[in-house]
Amino acid sequence: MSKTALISGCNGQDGSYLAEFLLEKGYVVHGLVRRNSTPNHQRIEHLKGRLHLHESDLTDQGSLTRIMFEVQPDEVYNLAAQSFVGISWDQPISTSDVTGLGAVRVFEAARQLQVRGAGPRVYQASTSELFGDTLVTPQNEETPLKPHSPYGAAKLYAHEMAGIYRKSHGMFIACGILFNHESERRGKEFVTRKITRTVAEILVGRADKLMLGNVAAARDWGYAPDYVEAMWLTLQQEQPDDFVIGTGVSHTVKDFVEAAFDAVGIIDGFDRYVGIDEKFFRPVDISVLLADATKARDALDWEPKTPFKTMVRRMVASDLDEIQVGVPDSERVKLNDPDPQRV
Ligand code: NAP
Ligand code: G4F
Repeated sequence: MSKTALISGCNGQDGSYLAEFLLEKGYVVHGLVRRNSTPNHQRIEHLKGRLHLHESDLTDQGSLTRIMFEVQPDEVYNLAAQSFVGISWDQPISTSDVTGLGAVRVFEAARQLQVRGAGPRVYQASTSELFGDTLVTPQNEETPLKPHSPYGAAKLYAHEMAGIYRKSHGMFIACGILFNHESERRGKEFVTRKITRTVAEILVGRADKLMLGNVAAARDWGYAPDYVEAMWLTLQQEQPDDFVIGTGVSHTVKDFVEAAFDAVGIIDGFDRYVGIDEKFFRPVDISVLLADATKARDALDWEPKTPFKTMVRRMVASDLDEIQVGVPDSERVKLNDPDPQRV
């Protein structure tokens, strides 16, 4: 018998990779998507016909509960969120509603189903933002949680409620404390994708500056497709538990920029093209995040597979392809073939 999964945030970076991963494993996959005036399901377009999509919103308990009852999933992955830390200072209320309370609405819908004897296993996407600007490094499951952003505080509420639902209602709810993970499908407002996109534009002569904020910030950046496997493994355990998921290697934003310029063969790219703009700084930032994922390695047998430089290169290559759609192949600027005239 195939298992059935329900993914909220199915059209997000992780949701799209998780949907692919579960379809490969033979799951029947249902995804929650938001209603937009212009539907934009770009990341899951290629899965059309294999995915069952439902319109809902994490602010709407009624539709969440109704869909939970219709689908009767074995596994629920709550990946939907207002996930951009930077905007959470400007939109703290909606961030709390979607990222914090929204998770509890999903837990509550799952609990209602459990009361009727069909309780699913639930995965909650927690975050390394929970740690805040901690002096404890590296961070693991025992590190104190003290978020510094409205986004982090909303995620902490969801994280604590996951534990409370687990203990109080005997539900299988497990959290992945995920460190940053990126890919060709990363939203363009996040720093990694902003960098790879702009470096690609500089290479083809469509941009001449990369404006950034805090380039000293360091993050533990992994590759998103590796991380969805950890999500699935988390729900296959005998007991629900929380796991830190990360690579154990941290790079600064400046390192990331240098790796992206390296990938296209531009020398001294940081000094030549990067400018600093105050508007990209946050009211408070986290200096360094670094994962200690020993527990996940031991209990889940999970390890990241994709090296940092490989990921950066894939992202730049994909951005180069995207910005040159319509350009004849013979005229395209390609990786490994930087035209010195243009750089
Ligand atoms: P993402 O690309 O921003 O995807 C988030 C998804 O949530 C999108 O599909 C979005 O819908 C959906 N969404 C937003 N508001 C919603 C609402 N009110 N109702 C229903 N759906 C809503 O994020 P991601 O990178 O895939 O991350 C997945 C999850 O992991 C998020 O919860 C994020 O906070 C968490 N996380 C991510 C990272 C990371 O580095 N990527 C690290 C730690 C934790 P649209 O597609 O319509 O915009
Ligand atoms: O790419 P970011 O916006 O990601 P951030 O804030 O680390 O959040 C991501 O990872 C979290 C896990 O730790 C997730 F929970 C969250 O959902 C999201 O996926 O910024 C990374 C760093 C920050 O220190 C930021 O200040 O890059 C710095 N930065 C410097 N210049 C910039 C920029 N960030 C952005 N977005 N844009 C800049 O121009």
